[in-house]
Amino acid sequence: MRIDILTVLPELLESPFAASIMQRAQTKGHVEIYTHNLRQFSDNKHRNVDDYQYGGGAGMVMSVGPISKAIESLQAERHYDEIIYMTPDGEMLEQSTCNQLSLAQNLLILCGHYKGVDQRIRDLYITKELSIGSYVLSGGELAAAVVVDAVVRLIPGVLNDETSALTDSFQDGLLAPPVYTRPPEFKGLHVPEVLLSGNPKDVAAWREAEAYARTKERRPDLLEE
Ligand code: 6GU
Repeated sequence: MRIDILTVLPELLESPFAASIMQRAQTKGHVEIYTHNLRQFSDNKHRNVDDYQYGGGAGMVMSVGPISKAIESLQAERHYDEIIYMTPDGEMLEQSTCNQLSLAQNLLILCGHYKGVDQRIRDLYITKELSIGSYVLSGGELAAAVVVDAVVRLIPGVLNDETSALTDSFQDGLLAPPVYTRPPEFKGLHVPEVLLSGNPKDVAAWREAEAYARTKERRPDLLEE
């Protein structure tokens, strides 16, 4: 997979991909991630990429020119399965969307800033608009990093133990069950006996029951779907 990210703050996207699983995914060749500074595509001497909004009001709007140039120069090189715009008014990111995106060959992600991008960019180029939750971030970069992490870890071969993505919370529509490691007792709290039993059937049944109970308690909405 190849992921291109358009941003006015490329430095915000360095560390999220420079460690741990995301770094290894790149080293092993499962994904190539490129960030592009939109200012490079500005045609004025101040390298501006935003302007005052028509109709007045506080807040700047990202201009059509630099974004259009950036997208079209990338499109000249390859087809993008999705051109994603990160915006708080986008569709809420779900595991199902991450699963779909993990099958893509090429993704292009545009990070919103200021009051957002000129609507015509959305009308002309964007195929998917994503939000990562009902709160407002200063820009789309951290949200884009969340999407990339959630998607890249699903590419086959990225995780060490490939089954570990299958037992994630949400992957089967349930939250994950509690987990324990050594020691068997800590400050009076004991690891559930069944986990020490060595009986895989009993362990699986316990985990499923716990996953269900936790989901019913914390996220009953997931059980209604
Ligand atoms: Cl995608 N962008 C911004 N700026 N804020 C957000 C968001 C995105 N998702 C949730 N909050």
